[in-house]
Amino acid sequence: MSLTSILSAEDIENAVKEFQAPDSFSFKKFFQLCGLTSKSPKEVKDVFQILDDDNSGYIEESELKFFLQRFVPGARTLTDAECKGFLSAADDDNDGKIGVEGESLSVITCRLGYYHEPVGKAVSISLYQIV
Ligand SMILES: [Ca+2]
Ligand SMILES: [Ca+2]
Repeated sequence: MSLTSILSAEDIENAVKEFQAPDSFSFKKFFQLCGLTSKSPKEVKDVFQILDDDNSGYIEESELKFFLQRFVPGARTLTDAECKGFLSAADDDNDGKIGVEGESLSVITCRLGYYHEPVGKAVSISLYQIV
């Protein structure tokens, strides 16, 4: 499975282009632009499984660094600050990585208004509880 079987290649390209400048990355906006926020929980999970390059069940900080390149090979790497910001918002159980099961879905629930910033941490409500 590839990302473009779930998301449109054009949307992905536009989303990546939006964040070309270092430290400009916003995962909320990125997920909106590439269309992920309108996908089903299963599709969202599929995307996170693709992003979990080594199939560890987690997206580690080392994988987050190359997050944009998973979408577009020529994209830039995320800066340390961007990785940490992404992690702190998505890592509900504070183990330093984003779990593909459950936890990662809370990243997406921002579209439903359950995400509060800049408190620093996403409120952990899975999509399954909402729908
Ligand atoms: Ca991994
Ligand atoms: Ca975690």
